[in-house]
Amino acid sequence: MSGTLRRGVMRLQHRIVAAIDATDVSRARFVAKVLAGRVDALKVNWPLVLAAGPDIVREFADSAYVLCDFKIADIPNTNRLIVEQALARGASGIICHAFAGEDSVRACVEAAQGAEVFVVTEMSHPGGQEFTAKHAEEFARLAVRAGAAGIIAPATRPERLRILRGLVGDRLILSPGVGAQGGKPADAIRAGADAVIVGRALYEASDPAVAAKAIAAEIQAR
Ligand code: O7M
Repeated sequence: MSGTLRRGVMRLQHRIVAAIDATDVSRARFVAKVLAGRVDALKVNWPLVLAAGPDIVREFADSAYVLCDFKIADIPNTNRLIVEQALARGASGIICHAFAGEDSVRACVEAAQGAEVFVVTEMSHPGGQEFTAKHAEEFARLAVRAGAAGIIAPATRPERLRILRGLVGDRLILSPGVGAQGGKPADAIRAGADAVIVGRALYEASDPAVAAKAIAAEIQAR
């Protein structure tokens, strides 16, 4: 894969993280290649890892900041083992849940050895209001205390993004839920997100490059 995505600290140039959830592996590879240089990171989640095998992380990491979204939520020791496996394949960032507790999040941060850890606070889908929303502020504070690089917070509820921004200072906020889930990129950025996470609106687009360009333009024009 060629492109200009950087490993290491996430550099927010386009303010877009592409969620490569396509389970057709050749489509996933194609979309990742097309989007290199047009987004700031490639997010890899279970659908693609189960379809392609974990070495897809290494493949993308050759030229991209790969954010491993395994939503890690286990005891500290198991969290550490998962993070180590992700890093061994070249992940620059990993995502964990907060509900397993502060020791579990701290285990991710320690095992990450400088790679970036993002903590899920309130989830973007309707069910995210059932449980995660009720604890999102605590989760955000926990993320800061534990030394996470940032949080994940919902583009579907910009008013919640504003509140969570107030709690995390200058930590990054990555915000899923735009496009297929109904959120608007410009609204999310205006409410305090540093970047939007976009899946279907990119990997199902007839031309993912054009789709990414349109999202970037919408963000710039906000
Ligand atoms: O744009 P979509 O809806 O096709 O995809 C959104 C991506 O963001 C997909 O990979 C989800 O797993 C992820 N996501 C959410 O949609 N909502 C959340 O609350 C959290 C995430 C996420 O990335 O968590 C780290």
